[in-house]
Amino acid sequence: MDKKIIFSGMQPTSLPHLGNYLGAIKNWVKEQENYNCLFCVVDMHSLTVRQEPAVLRKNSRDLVLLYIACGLDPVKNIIYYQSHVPAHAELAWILNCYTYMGELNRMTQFKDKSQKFENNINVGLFEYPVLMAADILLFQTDLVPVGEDQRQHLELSRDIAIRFNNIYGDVFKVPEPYISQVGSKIMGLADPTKKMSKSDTDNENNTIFLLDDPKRIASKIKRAVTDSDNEIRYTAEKPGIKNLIDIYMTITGKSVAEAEKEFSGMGYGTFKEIIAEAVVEEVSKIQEKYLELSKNKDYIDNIIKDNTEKANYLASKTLNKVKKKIGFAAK
Ligand code: AQP
Repeated sequence: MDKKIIFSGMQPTSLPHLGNYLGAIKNWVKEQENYNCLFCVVDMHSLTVRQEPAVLRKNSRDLVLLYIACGLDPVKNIIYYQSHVPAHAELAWILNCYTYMGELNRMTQFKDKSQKFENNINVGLFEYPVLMAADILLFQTDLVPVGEDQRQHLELSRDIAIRFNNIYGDVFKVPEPYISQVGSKIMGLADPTKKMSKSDTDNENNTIFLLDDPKRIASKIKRAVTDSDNEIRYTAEKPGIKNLIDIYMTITGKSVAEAEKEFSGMGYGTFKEIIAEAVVEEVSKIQEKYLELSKNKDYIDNIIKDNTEKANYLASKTLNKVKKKIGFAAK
């Protein structure tokens, strides 16, 4: 029997951080044997915030390398750039006409980013969730592994699919979210009340990037905001400690009880050293693989070429069906 389909993606707005890795990529790696998977570099999404062209191009390429370095098999999975598959944009336009302003107005990411980038509240930022719906529905996706912050967008994708199917019959598979219990919302180290984010440039110690030097990672964790009572407990009342334990559990696979037992009676200094060791060990393996891959230009170019062809082929099947259903003239 054919395997079910997973689609997910990441913006090349900068290099991925520990939240992107633990909340999304690590689950992709876990599920790649069980599903037919597409992992996209969603460069079109990243234009919703102003990008430096040369940096965007480099980050996009590096993201492909990092997907593979994190353990995604580029032969079994389809890894590609969103902008190389024009069907994303075409379907997004069509779905715009089946999405209501009121729905997009309710999106918390739009509200947050409008505040953060108040000089550039562009239409793309507003309709980001429609492009995301197009990404997912284009491939008849069953499951979308994302972090908690994308749950609302995914619910909207489902609503759009159901609405469209109600008018035209069974055109789209209605996708399900895949959001893990642990690691789906890694918080900032300097402000553990807000999620760790790529575009958060206010405090450089807030975010651990996958290509950060190990010493820098350890130093960021050492500076992570905790509290003054020196007691290690996994509770929402201690967001800094909880976040560090979440990071630890997602990396090691240990449970809350196991982690609390291990850290019981320990001072914050030693606790942070153990967290840093776990993070550095995990990230160093990725960095080694990334360095190796970055020396092999032809290999990566061929991967991108092959995968783009596969993605274009699959996307055109759904897009052609949609065009026929809505009444566009046949070619
Ligand atoms: N802090 C996080 N914890 C867990 N998962 C996270 N994700 C993002 N932040 C966290 C998940 O990573 C995937 C890719 O995210 P994205 O690149 O599409 O953009 P985003 O969700 O907007 O993430 P960022 O880092 O905050 O990027 P910017 O600052 O550019 O907007 C998604 O599955 C997301 O849920």
